Amino acid sequence: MKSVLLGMLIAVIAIGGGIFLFSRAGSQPAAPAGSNVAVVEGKQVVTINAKGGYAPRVTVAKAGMATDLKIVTRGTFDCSSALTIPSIGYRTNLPPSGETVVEVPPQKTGTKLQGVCSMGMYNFSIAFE
Ligand SMILES: [Cu+2]
Repeated sequence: MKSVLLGMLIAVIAIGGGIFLFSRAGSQPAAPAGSNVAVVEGKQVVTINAKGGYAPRVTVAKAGMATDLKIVTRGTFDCSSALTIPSIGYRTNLPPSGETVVEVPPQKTGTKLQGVCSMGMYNFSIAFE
């Protein structure tokens, strides 16, 4: 009996989560490509929002240029605040609200930098071209 209830609970959470994700996808039109990339005083700034996942999921940035990766949290209490960027050995716990700047050294053309939450559930990638 307990396992049936547990199964139902998991199903409800899974369905609820699916609806939640779907409604978010519907209400937030994809930002135009490159709109989260800016060059400020010779440095490239890539902005990623972290809350219930990362947005935008895919970014195209310039290779061969020092990059500040600006991670913005706003009432972020889910696991996307536990961020890891394996290829540069970066790992941090983002504050619930604020901006965290990660200095990324110039990347070679064709490099893909991937950020992932502690559980490996959410991710984002930045392709350097
Ligand atoms: Cu996660």
